[in-house]
Amino acid sequence: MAFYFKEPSRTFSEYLLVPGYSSTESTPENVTLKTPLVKFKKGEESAITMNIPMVSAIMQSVSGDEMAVALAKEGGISFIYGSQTIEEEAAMVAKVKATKAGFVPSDSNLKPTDTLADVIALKKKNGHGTIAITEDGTAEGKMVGVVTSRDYRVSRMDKTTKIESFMTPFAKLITGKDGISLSEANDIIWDNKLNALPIIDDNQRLKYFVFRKDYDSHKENPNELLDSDKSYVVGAGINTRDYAERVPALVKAGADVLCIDSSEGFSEWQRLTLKWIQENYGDTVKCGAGNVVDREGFRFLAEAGADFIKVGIGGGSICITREQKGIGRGQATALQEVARARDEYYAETGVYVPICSDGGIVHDYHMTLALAMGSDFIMLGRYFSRFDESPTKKINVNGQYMKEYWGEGSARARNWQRYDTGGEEEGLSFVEGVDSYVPYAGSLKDNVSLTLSKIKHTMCNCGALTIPELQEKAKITLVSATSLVEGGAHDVVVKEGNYTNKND
Ligand code: RVP
Repeated sequence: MAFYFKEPSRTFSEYLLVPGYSSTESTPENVTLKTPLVKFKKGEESAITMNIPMVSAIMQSVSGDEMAVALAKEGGISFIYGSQTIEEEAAMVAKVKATKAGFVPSDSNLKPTDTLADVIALKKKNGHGTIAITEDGTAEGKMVGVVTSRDYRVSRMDKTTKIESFMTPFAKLITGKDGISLSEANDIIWDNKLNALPIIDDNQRLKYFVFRKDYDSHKENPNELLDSDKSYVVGAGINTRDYAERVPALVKAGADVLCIDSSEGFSEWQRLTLKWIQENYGDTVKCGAGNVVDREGFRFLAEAGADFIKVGIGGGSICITREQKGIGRGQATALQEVARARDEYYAETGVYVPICSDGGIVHDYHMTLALAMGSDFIMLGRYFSRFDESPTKKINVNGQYMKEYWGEGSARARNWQRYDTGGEEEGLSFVEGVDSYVPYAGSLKDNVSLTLSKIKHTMCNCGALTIPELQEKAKITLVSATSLVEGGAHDVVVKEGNYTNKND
């Protein structure tokens, strides 16, 4: 006979935190949101610790290289989407790794024989005023000059004028040597009143630019997550079909951590994928797995050697798996059971396997609840898709700016590997996700700062200064359907435009 769970499966909106005692020490400045990404033994530290408990979803409409750099600057990690060719995914990872804090690979490059018309077109396309002129027009070619808006006058010059006749030639440029530190580069920028400093190797090849404005923003990012080489930390999604080719390419490109991207992780395919990684790389390559929604699923993946385990089936904002297949579990209930299983496994084995609540976060307080319920970090799709840095277009729909956001199980993404149950059949026979719009919300930095501020304030109300402390001290209550109404503005006529409880 089928097994019946005793409790209904519940979502975050059905819970609230009840404040605990807060001392004078309980202030947001004293809160740290550091959290482990990968498993570790009792008494040891995780090989990767994030500075904030947020990762961006392994999705085409969320995690490209721009998102990865922006999120690492704030202290979290993006997982570059795996539903693209191995070469494309590896190139995105390599692009993130090439972006050292404050050192930016040049993205606007032309040849000396190109024309003013090419300069104007490239500036329009990329929006950047500094164009590197290299012998072959590539980002790492031999540098022969620079063109900025000070070098040409569109109204007075023929558009066919060759760049070599008006660029600032290399001999007149102030450059930095590859290997100098960011603060040395910054000193050169200040001493010479520059906006951009090209960094050149011994063969006069262009490596990076250091921009004055980037140095300033670097100073504003005390949480940024860097590897030992000062490159941004980045993750990448893999699947259970082509791992023997994809994993080596991603590792070569510099991915710091991998994650098997699947809607259903309690499967032999995931075990075999993890086994292959262990056999080929030992524990030098870290790989998360999932998704699971109960104790058995967690134990299976923990025993298979997953470095972290993702929790959640069917709760994603664009996900229709529950409607299509009737599988899944309320996100809060799933998380609570898996968190208990994680603690039980830790007590038994001395190995702490971090868990990640994936999907279904609608309000910022849902993140605090997820952490309080035992999640070590949180994966977000819709949340990040709304920002400038997501790879999708910003579109004006009926007077409001929107970003596009589509599920990996939608016909648009065609990520059949994520929903693969093995066997000969390849391709999507039915969709498990939708294609949608989400309201455009501005920059990642502004939004993440606000969210973290809310999380820290709530933690102070619970008398907790760290995530483990929150998990220990949190008092969580279920709410009745009527008290949900009490939670928003009610019995007043809200003045237009000063209140929204959507998408915060
Ligand atoms: P959300 O943050 O609620 O938008 O959910 C994002 C999560 O939804 C992803 O991390 C993934 O687990 C899941 N997802 C992605 N695509 C689909 C789908 O098409 N069904 N679901």
